Parts: sequence; structure tokens; C-alpha cells
Amino acid sequence: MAINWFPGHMKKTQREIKENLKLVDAIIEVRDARIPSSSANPDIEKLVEDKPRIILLNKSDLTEKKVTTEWIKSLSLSNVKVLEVNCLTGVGLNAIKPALLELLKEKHDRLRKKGLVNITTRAMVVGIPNCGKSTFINKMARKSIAKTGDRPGVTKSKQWIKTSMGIELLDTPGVLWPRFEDEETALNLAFTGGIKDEVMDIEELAYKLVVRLQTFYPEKLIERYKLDEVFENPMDILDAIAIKRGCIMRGKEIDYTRIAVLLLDEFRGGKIGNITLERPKKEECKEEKEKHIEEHIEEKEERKEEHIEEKEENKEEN
Ligand SMILES: Nc1nc2c(ncn2[C@@H]2O[C@H](COP(=O)(O)OP(=O)(O)O)[C@@H](O)[C@H]2O)c(=O)[nH]1
Ligand SMILES: [Mg+2]
Repeated sequence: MAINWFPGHMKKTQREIKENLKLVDAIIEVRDARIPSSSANPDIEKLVEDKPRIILLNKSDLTEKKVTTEWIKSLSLSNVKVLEVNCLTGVGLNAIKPALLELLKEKHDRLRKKGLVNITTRAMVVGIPNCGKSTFINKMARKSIAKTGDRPGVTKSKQWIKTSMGIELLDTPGVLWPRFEDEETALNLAFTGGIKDEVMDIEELAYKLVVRLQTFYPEKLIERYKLDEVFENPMDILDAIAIKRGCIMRGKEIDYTRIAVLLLDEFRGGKIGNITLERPKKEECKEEKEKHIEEHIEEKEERKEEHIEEKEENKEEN
């Protein structure tokens, strides 16, 4: 199962994000709350360095609340705040401003000491395709400005979208690439509609979704499709669903294409229920990340100090 992403686009996007980083105070990274790990860009930490970041777990209307809460705990770091949102309705978006203010408190205090009164916060939106970046920007702007549809990178002319929260957003989101290598990620993206259905075998995909639901949410399958039981063989489950839904061809054969399309549609539309396809792993890597951020900040401070010392030495020499 291939996800195509032209390497040249990756390079360009990378460069543009680095450039735009200098213009913003914070990053707003949008992810799909049904797959908080698979919808992350694999290089995001390297790309945004220690820039304060908000992770929006979007589409939280479709997830299992308890698992989303676990993800929030697992992804939060000293410079990363995680919020669950629904960009279609706007639920949760009010929490963005206080989160940003908390992340930027030290910086704002410094600016205030220098006498600045009206401080605008500028942020850049990033995320992989289909996670809801445009929906988010539109909702924040309360007008349809952000174009839907994707193109890699961020446009050259910088336009800022003013929001009702006193936050300015770069008008075009940074479209990031997903993790391509592993099958699990590709499947998660495909289940949730992040990869176009034309590029894969939809019957195989539906079968694999049944396997997943059989493991994590068997009771939801029973309830939605009025099954007597969840059979051990996923194929038997798929057949039972097809029969319940009348996806039968002439000669009483099962119409697998029809049932596959139906099942995926219902899953994506949240009709099977609130479902999260991934669970957070252990906390170990969190400590690593915190250490990494600290080191990065220390390094920066050191460089700054060296720079000041150098300047002073130069002064003395002159
Ligand atoms: N259920 C649900 N769907 C959403 C939400 N946010 C966005 N979507 C849908 O997700 C799809 C992709 O959204 P879009 O903003 O175009 O994603 P982008 O590619 O990141 O710009 C669209 O069909 C949106 O309607 C949400 O919070 N809940
Ligand atoms: Mg878009």
C-alpha cells in the first residue's frame, strides 16, 4: 500500500516551515484524534525544534473519550499542550488561547517589561492531509478563507488571518507528510480516509477494519449490525454484516465491494460509534523528549551567552 509523496515537495515544505518558524510564536499542529500517532508527521519534533506547540486532537466527536484523555496525558510536554477539539462545530477551540498564553508566558512577561502593551500571538498551522487544517482555519476565522484541498508547503506571500481570539494565523497551513514505512500507519490512515480509496484494495481494507473492530470494539459491531455474535473468523463477521445489509448478488453470492464501501462509510461517519484506533504507548519516550527540549534550550542559551561575550570582547579590543 503506497502513499506517494514527492521527495522534492518534502524538501521544499521542510525549508518553508523552517523559514516560517521565525515569523511565529507557536505552532498549531492538527492531528486526527482517532489515530493520534499515525496522523503525526514523523519528523515534526525536528521540524519545529523547541517552538511552543499546541497539538489539536481534532475530530474528537468520533473518538472514545477515555482514550482521547489518555492520549492528552501521553503527548503533553513542557512546551507542548494537547487539546481535544471538533473543528466542525468549534467545540474545544476556546481552550487554545489560554493554552497559548501559558506556553508563551515568559516571553510575554519579558515583552511587557519592555513596555509592550498589545501583544499579538502569531501561529502557523501544520498537519498531514485530511486532519482538518482548513476546517480549523475557517472556523477560527469565522469565514471561509482557507482553501480546501492540499498542496505541499506554505505560500510565499505571507497573509495573516485574524481570529476572534487575538491570535493571528498564517493563512496557508503547512502540509506535512505522514509516516510511510509501516503498514499499520498506512492502514490507520486508510481507515480514516487519509489515503484515497482508489489507491488500495477496498475489500481488503474493509476486512482489516473488521479485524481491528473485532479486537477493540466487538460490542459495537454486534450493536450496529445486529449480529448474534462476533465470530472468530473475521470473514464470517464480514459475511454476516453483508447478509444483514442485503449486500447479496444474484446467485446468493456476497457483494464484497458493496459491503466494503458501506462499512468504511459507516465507520468514517461515526455510525459504528465512538472509536479510537490507537492507544498510547508507555511513558518512557516522554522523559527522553523532555530531556531533548531542555538540552536544546540550554544549547541556545549557551550560544547566546557566547555571542554576548564575543561582542563585549570585540568592544574592548576596539
Ligand atoms: N467529524 C469531524 N470531521 C471533521 C472535523 N474537522 C474536519 N473534518 C472533516 O475532515 C475532512 C478533511 O478536512 P480538511 O479541513 O479539508 O483537512 P485538511 O486536509 O487538513 O485541510 C473534511 O471532510 C472535514 O469536514 C471534526 O472535528 N469532526
Ligand atoms: Mg486543506
